[in-house]
Amino acid sequence: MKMNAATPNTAAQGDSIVIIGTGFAGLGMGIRLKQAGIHDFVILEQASSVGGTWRDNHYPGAECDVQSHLYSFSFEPNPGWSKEFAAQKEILGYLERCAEKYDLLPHIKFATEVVSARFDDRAGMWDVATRGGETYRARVLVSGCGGLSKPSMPDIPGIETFRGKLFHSARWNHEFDMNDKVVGVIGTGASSVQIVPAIQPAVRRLEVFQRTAPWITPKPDRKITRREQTLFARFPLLQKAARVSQYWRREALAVGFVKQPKVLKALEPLVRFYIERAVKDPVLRQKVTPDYRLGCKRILPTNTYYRALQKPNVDLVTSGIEAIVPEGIRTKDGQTHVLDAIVCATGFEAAEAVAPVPLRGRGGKDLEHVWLDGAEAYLGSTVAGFPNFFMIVGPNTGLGHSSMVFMIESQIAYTLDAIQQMRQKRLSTVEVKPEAQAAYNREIHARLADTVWNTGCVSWYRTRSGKNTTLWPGYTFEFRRRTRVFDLESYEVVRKDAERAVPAPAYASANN
Ligand code: N01
Repeated sequence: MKMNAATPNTAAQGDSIVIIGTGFAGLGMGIRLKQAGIHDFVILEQASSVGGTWRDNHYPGAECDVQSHLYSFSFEPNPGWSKEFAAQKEILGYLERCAEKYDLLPHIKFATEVVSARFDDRAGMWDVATRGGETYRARVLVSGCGGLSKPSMPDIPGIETFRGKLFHSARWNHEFDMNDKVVGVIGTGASSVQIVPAIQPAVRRLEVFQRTAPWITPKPDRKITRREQTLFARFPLLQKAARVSQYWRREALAVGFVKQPKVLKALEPLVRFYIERAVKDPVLRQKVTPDYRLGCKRILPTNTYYRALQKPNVDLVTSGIEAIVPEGIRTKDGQTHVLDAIVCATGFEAAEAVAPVPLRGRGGKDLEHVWLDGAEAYLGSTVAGFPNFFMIVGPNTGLGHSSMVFMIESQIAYTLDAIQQMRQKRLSTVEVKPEAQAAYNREIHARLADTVWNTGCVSWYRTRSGKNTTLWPGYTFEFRRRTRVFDLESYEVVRKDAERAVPAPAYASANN
């Protein structure tokens, strides 16, 4: 399927598949394809190893805030998880083992960054261009790029003038020795609340720049004992039972997020009580107490963040950042915070500018342009005008309450069924009907209006204009049900026999 000067286009008549990315989505897709007996696929990975977000987010303290029995593939339980909420290294190791066990490595082209993809209308194929100048031609293109892969640097005046070290949490600079340094962390989201306790013991002083206080809850973490690991290995049903129980306990929370935000509101006094117990100083307590509804932004479970904030070498700065200056950060109260390093734990481009790669669909339609008013898709998977293109973790598939791996497996099943139906029914293209996509989006946006995410806070879940393009407004089992079978009736199809009437395309141009 790869075309370059040395390799003539031999796969153009085939039904090959290109997958982008080797996180849970890309690897899971590859595994499921192989299990279904489909082997003509390639996975393009920009880095030199697998892992996606769990490879890139190697900041100190990085770990999962969903239990690992649940935050792993259903078909590949790991009896060896060392604690309830595994750390980044352990999850990355799990993904590496999956890639090896299912013999995916021969399918992966590392150091192969996709720079664009263009649909060839006449051939019904995607031409996928890489930074190295190669073009891969495929019948089906699957994006496993994830929703949180593009770090967002803060738009703070003077950021380029800082003389010390400055880096994003998802691009941690391990060469910078934190010991005895004065470090500023911008942001108090999910990444920051893990970084702050991890670096606090090493640094001389830590200044945490908070714009909005997050809702923090205790994290029910604990070590998983050797005995439990042995039992899980010997009796897989036990581990399955643990997973099912975690799934349903989390699913119960969805009631508060998407059905009855009142339920979460009723929990607020409990969490406030926790803050009162955990934070002794009333001034600090007031600073860390959120002023918006519980659940509107991601709830952050951690047992160590408040403790770290109360250490003598830590300051929580809430006066607002005015500018970054060569020596540090100047806040709106006129104070200059002199720093050796600034960590931007400022999140990702999630709701805005979210086309996984520059993508041109039928008639040269640009996905960025189509999504100018906010990304939308059908079942978070397909987009009208972009035939044979499937997304995993596409628009409105994110969750506030449970494991993304569950959603990822749902979308993999949907995409796999699409590919199988295309092959069985000899379909050249499948393209979601615009009316099916529009009806679906009308439905989910009507439902989103009643969720806790729409109760007035500013979050990365929504675009600047307020459209929630990231979250699924329902139970995860509903999403699973709706993606179980590829619903061909919602798609325009072109059959291969019909396609034969079309003159053969000039493939040489695909190499340009
Ligand atoms: O990013 P965030 P994150 N000046 O967007 C602040 C997943 N995740 O990397 O709240 C000053 O949540 C911003 O302030 P505000 C998870 O889905 C999972 O922490 O916008 N501050 C906020 O405090 C998560 O939700 C795990 O007012 C600025 C922070 O930066 C998602 O990744 C672990 C600013 C950004 O928080 C993103 O989390 C880590 C500015 N100009 C992450 N710009 C797991 O455990 C931004 N901020 C699975």
